[in-house]
Amino acid sequence: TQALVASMPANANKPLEHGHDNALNPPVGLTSEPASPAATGSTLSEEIPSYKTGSMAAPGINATIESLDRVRVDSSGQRLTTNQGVPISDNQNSLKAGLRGPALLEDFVLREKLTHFDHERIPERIVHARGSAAHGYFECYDAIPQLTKAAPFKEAGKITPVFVRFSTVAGERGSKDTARDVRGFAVKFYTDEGNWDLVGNNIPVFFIQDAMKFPDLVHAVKPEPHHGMPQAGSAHDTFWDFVGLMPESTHMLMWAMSDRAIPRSYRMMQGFGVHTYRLVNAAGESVFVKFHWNPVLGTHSLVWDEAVKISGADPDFHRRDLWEAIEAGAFPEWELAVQVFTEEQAEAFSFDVLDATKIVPEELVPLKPIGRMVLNRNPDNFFAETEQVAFCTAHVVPGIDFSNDPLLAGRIHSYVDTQITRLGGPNFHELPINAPIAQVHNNQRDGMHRQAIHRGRVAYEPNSLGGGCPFQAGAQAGFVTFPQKVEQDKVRGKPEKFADHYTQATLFFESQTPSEQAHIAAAFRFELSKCTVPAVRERMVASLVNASRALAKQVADGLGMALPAALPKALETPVKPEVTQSPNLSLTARPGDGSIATRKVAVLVANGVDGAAIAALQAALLAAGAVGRLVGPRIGAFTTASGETMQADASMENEPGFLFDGLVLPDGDAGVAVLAADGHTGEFIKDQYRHCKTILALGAGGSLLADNKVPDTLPSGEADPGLVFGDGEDAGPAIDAFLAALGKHRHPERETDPPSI
Ligand code: HDD
Repeated sequence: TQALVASMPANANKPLEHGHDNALNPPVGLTSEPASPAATGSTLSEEIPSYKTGSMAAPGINATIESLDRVRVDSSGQRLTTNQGVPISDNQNSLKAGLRGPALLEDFVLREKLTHFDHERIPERIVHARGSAAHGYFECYDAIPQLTKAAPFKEAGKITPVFVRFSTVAGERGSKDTARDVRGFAVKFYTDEGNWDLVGNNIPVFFIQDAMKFPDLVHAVKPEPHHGMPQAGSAHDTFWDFVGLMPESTHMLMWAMSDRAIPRSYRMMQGFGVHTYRLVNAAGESVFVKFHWNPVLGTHSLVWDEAVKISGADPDFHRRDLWEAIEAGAFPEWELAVQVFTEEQAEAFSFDVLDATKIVPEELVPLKPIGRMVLNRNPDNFFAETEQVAFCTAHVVPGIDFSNDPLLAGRIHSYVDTQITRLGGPNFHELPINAPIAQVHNNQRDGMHRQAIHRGRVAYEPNSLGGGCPFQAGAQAGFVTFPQKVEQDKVRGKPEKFADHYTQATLFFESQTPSEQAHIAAAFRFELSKCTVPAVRERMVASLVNASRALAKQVADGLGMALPAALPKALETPVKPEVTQSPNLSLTARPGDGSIATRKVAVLVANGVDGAAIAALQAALLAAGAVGRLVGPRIGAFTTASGETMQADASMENEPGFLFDGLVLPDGDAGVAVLAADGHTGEFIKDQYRHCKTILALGAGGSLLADNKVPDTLPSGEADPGLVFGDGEDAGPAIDAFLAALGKHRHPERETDPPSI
């Protein structure tokens, strides 16, 4: 690859721009043939495998790939043209009256290029502006005709292509990935009966109960309108002012202040449909359903200090992680599970299933796994696919239907509506990424940017001139709304159980491990400490008293204030809940299989480190599917104690320690001395230790821990399971122990607040 890149001429055309060699007539040949290996019959993308991404990478199962082929453009070996297909002779110089004369209005090549450029940006999404996406497929485990006639669940093993976009909510398009925020988890199923969008989040509840409040919520959390701050964060007055006055948000706040809001990876978080939906079978019978996506890798999160640091060193942390995993063939996978219950069961629950601030505890209605989703292909083009994809909760297919959740009702309107501005008109469904695989036939016509060329004179129904086509599909094949009985007065208001704002907030907090509870308290402390108006802080803590007095006390202490009296409740005596402990609400309930696949480990290196153990370690990491990176004072070659040359992949400056899941300190006195003299080494060690990650110290490398005052036992006095020491000569057993400890992800037993180092 290096030789190939080196052989490419730097810029063969450059002299021509300066009037040399008769610039007014660029010589044929030099400019019309590509100055790359394509001229020799091969393309760069074929020569350099890492240039092949998206659909150019190794194929996997994905039916959308074929249908998108008709619009894919590959310019390898092609000449440059205008948008009208006219070949362009010179892409360097505008048309002028003389080399030093004025530019000419006639220059349609320049004008077309600038005009297009001037309009390259479209409005970003009002929420979920920052996102990353991938193609993949859903595979049904077993047919479930008794529950639904929806196309993806019709046969065992049936494959339905999907496009999935993950996102943060509050930040703008260029904001950081590791903000404390809810993550969007939007799945577009290209079913053979039309597109179904399951537009969910990584948190199963929401801040508000009624769509009427959505614009207020978003205005409160977005940067404050007078000065445009803060970016991608809820730690400011207007957000906490709003949620403090809206106690229905308390349950969601518990989740948002938990580590769920700072996932380690999109690949390691759950997804939820949030609302109660309906499944409808061929006989027209319906049950209520909640959708859950559970990641095969387990649920894992960052810690706050780490998330803050990552946002500086790699704002694209989650985007990069998803991209790299798919490029490497480590395809992320989730299991789709449903909670199914009847309307009669729902009536009896202590909470209202139409209230999106409530979960249905898994202990009350267990999960039924129904299929799996694999993401196996990166997009070819970020704008065309990730940016232009339009998810809409209104996109359902026969077999899936809505409940009367008032938050969902607003969403059914809002998503289609927003795309009309964002994507420039009502034909956004024709954009390749949004177009269904199922054929589209109707009498809608025209509008901005219409792509389809409809034949014939008939664009109405009924008609006889078009033979009655397209004809209604009828109740058997077509979408039929579930005929739920409705006979009520028109009112503005909420059902009684919606007024219970705290029972499930308490359930969530009480179901967390002590370390998770400590993180929630610290998050409330941090966020509220950023509020400048004391009354905003006090009201919020007063509300928390109703959810957990212990939590409220901790937060109040952390803010240097007295514990206020509890906020008056909307409902003094809520119905007794069925479940008061739900271990499944802890992130620790789904640790994954303990695999360390795709985990990143930094091995510190410098001239004079022991190379043999490093090679053994690299081999062990590779065998386990993990990524070992040799990180030195600078990138490039270094010499081991035995005189071998090895290459550092990264420098301690360009990939700081908190970007890694584990750290290895090598043996070799001379190398350790070089590392000890570099201030970055201490930062690496302190961050890894503070973030509760696994550290392996081989031989002399152990002294680096002592230099940086890393305690060799836990606060409890027991041995620290995340600190592994080994012999530099015989590193095998220590490497095994390190890999096992890495599989635990983190060692929260070590944590103190404030941090000890
Ligand atoms: Fe929303 C985007 C998820 C409530 C209005 N929302 C959006 C996306 C996700 C969600 C994942 C990004 C989709 C993508 O990747 O393009 N939203 C949710 C969930 C909610 C929710 C899980 C509560 C259960 N949203 C919600 C309400 C409204 C909206 C109540 C309005 C009444 N949401 C929008 C929107 C967005 C959006 C303004 C912005 C861009 C877009 O739709 O396409 O229409």
